[in-house]
Amino acid sequence: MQRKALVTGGAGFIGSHLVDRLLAAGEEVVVLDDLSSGRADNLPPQVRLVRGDVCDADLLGRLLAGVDCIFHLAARVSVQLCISDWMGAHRVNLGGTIAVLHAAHRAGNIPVVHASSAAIYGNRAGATCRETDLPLPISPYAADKLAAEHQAAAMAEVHGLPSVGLRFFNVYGPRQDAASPYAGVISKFCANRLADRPQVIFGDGQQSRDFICVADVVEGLLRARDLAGQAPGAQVFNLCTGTETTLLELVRQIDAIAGRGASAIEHAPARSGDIRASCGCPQAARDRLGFAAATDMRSGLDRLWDAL
Ligand code: NAD
Ligand code: UD2
Repeated sequence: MQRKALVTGGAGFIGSHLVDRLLAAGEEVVVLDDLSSGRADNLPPQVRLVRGDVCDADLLGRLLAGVDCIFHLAARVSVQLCISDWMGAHRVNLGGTIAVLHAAHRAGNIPVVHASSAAIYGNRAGATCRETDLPLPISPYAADKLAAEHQAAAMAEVHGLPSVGLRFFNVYGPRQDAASPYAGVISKFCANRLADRPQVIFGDGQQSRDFICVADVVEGLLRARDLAGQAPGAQVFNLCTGTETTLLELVRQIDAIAGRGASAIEHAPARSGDIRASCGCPQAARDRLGFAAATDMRSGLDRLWDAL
């Protein structure tokens, strides 16, 4: 029987890559997206795109007919925008997740795979983040992502809803919008390099991230679906590489690929809510999902640069 997935936030950066993979496997896909940061033209024409709000419980209920898994990716993803619109972001990031979990339960406990975030760990300079670590969110975005994990756990306990939350570290790849001032750093730095603009670094550039390629994240999402379909309860895993890169090193790597000499660098004040160091432990995902990131930073950046 043909599988059918609902992808919330499917017109966005990560969601649209997931949709491509599902379609290539011959699956039916319905996308729910309000197009607040996603774009309809990220999606191929054969996908059913429903423009609507992920907090709309009735709409979610109607979209779940025949669906065997929900991938919940819709969110306000910019930490800075979540700070400037705290309540609006909370409504979507926590309220939207509760709406999805609730609808999944009411439709017969459809497994849910939801996007959590490395941001829930807060500042762990020098330490690799493990799922068993105490989370210490330092932004409203992170606090809502952590609360969403707790909601999934409560829904599993009370109603038996199976789910897997994936704590994505910093995802990069084609289609990550570079135009917004709050865009992901790799898309911005590549766009700056292409246009020979200076790289603006918030802070000293020694902050680090565990950058993971979007193709690997999609693989992790599919493996999480398999696990959610087999195992009861609410589970949570890091999706990361286990390798840390500072922003200054990132600029050097992009310069090496572009082959146009060294970028000009300008420093601006560090952002509030910004994490200093972030690196994940990939072991639990390896053990339980059979997942290991296949793309190293250099080949991921090479591919991204070629796609620009
Ligand atoms: P994105 O902004 O490209 O995708 C988010 C999508 O959600 C967009 O298409 C947007 O239009 C949609 N959306 C927002 N509010 C909505 C609402 N109320 N109703 C319906 N749709 C709505 O961002 P992304 O990078 O693809 O992020 C996908 C998920 O992964 C998010 O949950 C994000 O928090 C999580 N995540 C991303 C990263 C990263 O590095 N990009 C890291 C950790 C976690
Ligand atoms: C990203 C995700 C967020 C989250 C987290 C998980 C985006 C937009 N945000 O947040 O959703 O889940 O990862 O770890 O994808 N920076 C600069 N100059 C720039 C842009 C950024 O110096 O022009 C810095 C920024 O201050 C930060 C680092 O680069 O120190 C990464 O910033 P980001 O916005 O790409 O991602 P982050 O980690 O805030």
